[in-house]
Amino acid sequence: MIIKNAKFITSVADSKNFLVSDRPIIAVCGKSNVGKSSLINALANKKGLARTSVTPGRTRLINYFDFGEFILADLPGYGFAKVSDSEKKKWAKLMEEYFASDKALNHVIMLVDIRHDPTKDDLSMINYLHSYALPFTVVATKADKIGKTRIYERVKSIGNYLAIGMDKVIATSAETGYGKDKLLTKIEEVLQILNDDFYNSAEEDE
Ligand SMILES: Nc1nc2c(ncn2[C@@H]2O[C@H](COP(=O)(O)OP(=O)(O)OP(=O)(O)O)[C@@H](O)[C@H]2O)c(=O)[nH]1
Ligand SMILES: [Mg+2]
Repeated sequence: MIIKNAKFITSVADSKNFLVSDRPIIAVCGKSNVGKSSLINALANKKGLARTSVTPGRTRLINYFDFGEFILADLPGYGFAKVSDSEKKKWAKLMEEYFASDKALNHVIMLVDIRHDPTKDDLSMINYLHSYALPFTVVATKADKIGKTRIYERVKSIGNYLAIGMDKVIATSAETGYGKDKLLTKIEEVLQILNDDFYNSAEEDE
């Protein structure tokens, strides 16, 4: 799949405004600075599409992008120490409402840094996803920061740590484009399954 002409749609700070669409919605989540916005730009082949930042914790809103066949939602990052308790509470409320809303998303791409084992916050996020029975894919970002020979070992460790197995973890680099095709193929599979489900339920309704 090649993404052509991805566009920013809107930013949302409140559950009242969650986007609902007839197209599938795939959300990207992960701790602050893990590379969510950079990965979105890499997938879209558009550098300035999602704002990236050297200052972690910049994205406080859900930013929606039109990716043609699907909509991509860039979720606000977590685990940033300098965020106040009231900000953290606001974040948790927004995320809980988002994950609980069955119309607002279909699949989650969760990002972790390939260099480190997942944090406590990452494990909480995985638990969130499990408890809302949300299908997800884990992406290990910044693969260019480690030697190619270490990628296998790191992906395996992350898969073990999250108790999901290494086949659910895709290593990527927004810098070099490493793993981008693999992730796009995964997204294609996800879209295929969603379309099949839709077809099946439409048939049952007859
Ligand atoms: N080397 C390398 N750097 C990356 C990669 N992806 C992101 N970065 C850098 O990591 C920093 C954070 O990237 P962002 O894409 O803004 O991260 P984010 O997850 O969107 O951060 P928040 O929106 O603050 O939660 C930036 O300095 C990026 O240039 C990557 O694949 N390789
Ligand atoms: Mg961001």
